[in-house]
Amino acid sequence: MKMTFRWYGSKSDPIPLKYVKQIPGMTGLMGLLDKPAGVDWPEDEFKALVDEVHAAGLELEVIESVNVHEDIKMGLPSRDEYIENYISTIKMLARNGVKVIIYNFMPVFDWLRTDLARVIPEDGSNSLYFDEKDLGEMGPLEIVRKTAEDSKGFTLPGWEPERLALLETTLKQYEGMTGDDLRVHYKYFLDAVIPVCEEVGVRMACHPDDPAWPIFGLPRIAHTTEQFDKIVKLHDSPANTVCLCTGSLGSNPDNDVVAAIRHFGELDRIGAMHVRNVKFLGHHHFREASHLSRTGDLDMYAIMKAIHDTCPDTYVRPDHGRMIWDEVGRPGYGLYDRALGAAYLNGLWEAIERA
Ligand code: DNO
Repeated sequence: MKMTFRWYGSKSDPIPLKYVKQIPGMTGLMGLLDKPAGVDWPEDEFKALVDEVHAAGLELEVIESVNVHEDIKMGLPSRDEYIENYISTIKMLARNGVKVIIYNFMPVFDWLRTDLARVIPEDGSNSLYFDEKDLGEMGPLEIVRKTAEDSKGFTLPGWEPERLALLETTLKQYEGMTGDDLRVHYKYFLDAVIPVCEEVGVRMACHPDDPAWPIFGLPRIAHTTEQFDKIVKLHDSPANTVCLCTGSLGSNPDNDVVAAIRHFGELDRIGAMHVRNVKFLGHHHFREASHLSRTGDLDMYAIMKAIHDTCPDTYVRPDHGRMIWDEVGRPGYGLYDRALGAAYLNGLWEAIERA
């Protein structure tokens, strides 16, 4: 298991790389370049990032949020140009040492919350929160406006302003599209990119829909084990894998996260893991908890044990943390609680290995 940390780059992340390196057991980053979906990532910029990360004594073998352009998801004729750019980006990342690319295939929204800083009454910290009831009152445009307002000036992963500017048009274009239609478009994309990945030694890892159910009537096809079974078979290859995010899949108590890890781990189809805990508050209603099992509803020991038993060499990152100790930072991506999360997950790992 390689413990890694999501980092947004020195221009946009208030956390110095030196602090990341000082977290015990941290081996590298799940990094990103803040680029709009569909562009061919510039190699000079990426190389500069690699050099900076290496200079801090960290690895950069996993890249997140190489976002898939909506035209690809909608199956429009213009998709071929965006797929070409995607392929060129895959080759460039491979040339520069990247082994895993995390992406998602969610229409329009990446992840969604109704509150980015809900106070946890027990201890006064705050975390990301979702209540479908609030969403009903808000509607898609309103939620986008509120999320931007609540982000404290930080760019949020998957909420690129240029994509969301077209929100109304995009939502209309998806009207009437079924999950099966979306899967056909997904297969077209995978058939184009996976052979390239095989050639250059990169694995694509699909992140689950977050939260793990349909929203705003949009087709969503990546939030159950059965759906991921279909995804890994759309183009059957060891390069077509899952980024198993425990908090996203686990936002729906019907999903057995531990069984899902064991299932895809045994198939060798886990490219990376995002590990965090959630606290269920009712139907389609949850908040994010600290990583410690007893503060939420997921069993972190069983999760780490499943990783240990079925995909022990995978990349793991402590996913979203709460905001604690008055830290001011990007919602979900502060330093303190994610560092505590990494230390705790490393502790579980050590105990599992010793037992
Ligand atoms: C949210 C992240 C996601 C994830 C993307 C991958 O906090 O986990 O933005 O990186 O869905 O494309």
